[in-house]
Amino acid sequence: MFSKPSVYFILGTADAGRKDPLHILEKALEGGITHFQLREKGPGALTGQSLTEFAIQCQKLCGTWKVPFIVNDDVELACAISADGIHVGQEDADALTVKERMGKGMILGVSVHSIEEAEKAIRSGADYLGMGPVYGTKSKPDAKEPSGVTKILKVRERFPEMPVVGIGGITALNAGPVWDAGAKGVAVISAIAGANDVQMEVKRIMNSYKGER
Ligand code: TZP
Ligand code: MG
Repeated sequence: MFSKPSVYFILGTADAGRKDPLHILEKALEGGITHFQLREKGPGALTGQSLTEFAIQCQKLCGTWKVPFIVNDDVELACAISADGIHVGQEDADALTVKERMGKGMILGVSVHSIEEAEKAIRSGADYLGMGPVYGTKSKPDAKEPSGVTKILKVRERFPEMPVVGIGGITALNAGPVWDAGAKGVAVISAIAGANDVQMEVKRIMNSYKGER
């Protein structure tokens, strides 16, 4: 499910600015993203039927590229449209409850910030852990203080089998330490969504991985 290097793109309509989010997603898929998460948040976020319709459009695009389509937070939506996975944070629905509700074969991702949270997420059946913010981010107003790769290193040491995806302020230029810390993937919003050439940016992030493939 996570082969290294994974480039996990996250997007909501607010992250697209004045650009068309579906066009950004299409270019990111062409560039080679390995995972996509729909994270619809903030002022002006789509809700109800328009959110469902938008989600289905994203899901179709991902399907064309055989890229897993993961929904952030919204378990109802993820289940209603049979998304490939759900990602929850510590403030969202309890991971174990989500795991019990979601379909078999669906991917469960959980954001964690400590060994304790990682342990609980793994016990709940998480398939991968999101860890960050690694660097400063403008994409999550309530983000915690950046902690570099220290926590990723600790969780990797304790749970070497569990795929970890680093997140927060990651670009092609600073992804190196995240790969080196043992992350299977990097999760990125703004460096990809805000790039002039989205496709090229995805390739640059992918190529920032210098290890074995
Ligand atoms: N969780 C921790 S940082 C972050 C999330 C959702 C935002 C990452 O966005 P960016 O633009 O890649 O820093
Ligand atoms: Mg959340």
